[in-house]
Amino acid sequence: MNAIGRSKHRACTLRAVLSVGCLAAMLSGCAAADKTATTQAKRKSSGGGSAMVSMNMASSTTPGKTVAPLIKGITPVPTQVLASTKWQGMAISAEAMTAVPFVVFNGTQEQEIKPSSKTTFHLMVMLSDAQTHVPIPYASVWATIHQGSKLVYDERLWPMISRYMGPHYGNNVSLPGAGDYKLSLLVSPPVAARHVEYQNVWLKPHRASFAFHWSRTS
Ligand SMILES: [Cu+2]
Repeated sequence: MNAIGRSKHRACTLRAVLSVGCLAAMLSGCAAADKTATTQAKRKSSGGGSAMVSMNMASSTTPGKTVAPLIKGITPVPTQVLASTKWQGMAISAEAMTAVPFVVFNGTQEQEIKPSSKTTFHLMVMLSDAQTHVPIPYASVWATIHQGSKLVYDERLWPMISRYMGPHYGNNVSLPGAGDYKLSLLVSPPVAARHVEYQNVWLKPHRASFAFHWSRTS
């Protein structure tokens, strides 16, 4: 994604104030949050920003002018907010963008993970300070997606870095097709030393659930 696209998108994300307090952190499902999730209709305001996006450094030349690699069989997905909520001053935003190849570095080696033609989108969960918008790393996020009662995705998201988004949590996701889905995020506390402004917050895992609609053409 280019810098302009991202900043446009950011601005929209910030406007999409759909805060869903989910105080009953450990209650699975969190019915209150279910009913107030964003849908694609909501995020159409995100300006239809960059349709092709990239987390591939090799393809980035000048900041603000990123050329995304064309990957055979991969459908471009405009970056869009699927859902967002807040938790004790932390903004939690689930976003979808074009499926991308990425590398996982384990301290010794890099392993490339490539999307296939079945990959629907790259799911990114952004955790950030709701006031300063500074990303919050060192947490962990597990995502599950249901279509009706059927579990269609159940994985831990990778802690991930990228030039324009900074620390986030992401993975490529394959959905069976267009339709209505329920996304549930289990956000575990950032395990890190904290400056005192972050004392006494985010000490227990927090679950937030959202409904979202997915269609290929969006
Ligand atoms: Cu990512």
